[in-house]
Amino acid sequence: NGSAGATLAKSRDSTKGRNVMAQQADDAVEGGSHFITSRRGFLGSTGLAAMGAIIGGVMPLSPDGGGIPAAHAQAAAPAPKGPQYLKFPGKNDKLVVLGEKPLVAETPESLLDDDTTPIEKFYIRNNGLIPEEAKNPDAWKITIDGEVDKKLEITLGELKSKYKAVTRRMVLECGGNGRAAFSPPARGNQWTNGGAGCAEWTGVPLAEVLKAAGLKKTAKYTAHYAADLHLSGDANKPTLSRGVRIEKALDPHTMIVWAMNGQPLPNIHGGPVRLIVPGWAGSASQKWLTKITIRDKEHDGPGMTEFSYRTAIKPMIPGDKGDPKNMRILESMPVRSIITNPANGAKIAAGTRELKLRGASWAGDLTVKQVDVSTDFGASWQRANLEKPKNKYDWQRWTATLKLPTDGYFEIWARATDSKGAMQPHLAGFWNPQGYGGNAMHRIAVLVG
Ligand SMILES: Nc1nc2c(c(=O)[nH]1)N[C@H]1C(S)=C(S)[C@@H](COP(=O)(O)O)O[C@H]1N2
Ligand SMILES: [Mo]
Repeated sequence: NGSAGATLAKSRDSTKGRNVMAQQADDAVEGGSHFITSRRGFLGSTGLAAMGAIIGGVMPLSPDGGGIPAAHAQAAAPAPKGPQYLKFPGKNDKLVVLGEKPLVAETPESLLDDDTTPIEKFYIRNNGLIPEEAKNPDAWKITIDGEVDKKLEITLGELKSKYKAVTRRMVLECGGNGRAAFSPPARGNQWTNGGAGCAEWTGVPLAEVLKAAGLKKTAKYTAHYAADLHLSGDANKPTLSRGVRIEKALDPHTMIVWAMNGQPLPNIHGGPVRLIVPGWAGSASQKWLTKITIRDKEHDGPGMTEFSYRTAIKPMIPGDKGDPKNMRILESMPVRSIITNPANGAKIAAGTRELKLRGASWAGDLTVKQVDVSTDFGASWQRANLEKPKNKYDWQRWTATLKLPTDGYFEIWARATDSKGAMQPHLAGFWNPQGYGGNAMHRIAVLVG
């Protein structure tokens, strides 16, 4: 997502729904690959590779493609190699690298099976260079300026001591999550559904800090700035700087946070201090936060204009160049559900007639009112048991028990419906150049016996 590092995809990896051009571009990057281990065929005896062999070479479903018709998936070019796995201190080695420079890695759906996503499994999205870890976190300074009565400069230490800390479990989701399901492929990191996680964030509501600075009547929009350098390393080049309408900034759930799951916020997730703007595209949740400027108009920093984090007003012809005048800013993320257990490609014992499913669902600013699952390609649906969120912007876990009539190959589909009645579509629709809003139903394949 975003404007940096975008690669126009030409073809798709048939087994993972990934972008072959992007993969080749990754291959071309020399050095810097100490983050990466390439373990082709890691899936082993329970994985897709083995299943492909069992079934006859080709998985008829592009499983992470989130709804690419089987015929389309089969027509796509074969994978040059399997996915690349992340090797990064403190991170699970099953995270999948979508880009090395900047470093971007997603969490396979089956790794999102915990109620609270552990830090080691949480996805990573950078637009620029990762800064060095702060040596003295409490001395980190944040400035609030612009349309305020008095400019505020506050250290993280002061933030912790002067304000009442709150902890909330909330989803952080990349604006491009689900992009891999678009056809033709859209520009940017080819996220399946793993550009999301749900962590316990501790900090203070941004509204409290803005109150201390005093918002002027002219305050309309925020502009977020950070300490990470542009990918080129050039300190004069601006890095990602997004903002939100002042109403969203004042939502008590929009927070300046310094802890994640009770731990000091790790550097890779924006430590020592970042924003969390829940429900909206993750790019608004500035990592390594140094300054918020209050503006009297919509912010126009890198990531705010043209096609970045924007969807089409009048639906576009898929693959078209598009007109920036026909785009509007992506704010709340769309409804999504994922099956977190079993894993895609799971091999299940012969004779199994009852299969327990677990999953998660969320819906940007809204809640999820219903999740349904299907084993017959959407011909019939069964309602899942859906839990309530712990607090607003938490995800909602769900479970279901499926009857399997025979041994054999099954696809399991999951779809969620939000509190306003919007349901996930079968395919990623409303194509746009950078591929936002792709929330096709999640599909996994399992083999019984
Ligand atoms: N300073 C800074 N903040 C940033 C970014 C960035 O590149 N630089 N990426 C954004 C994007 S696009 C997302 S999706 C989230 C990802 O947060 P994570 O890496 O902690 O998962 O951070 C956001 N905040
Ligand atoms: Mo993102």
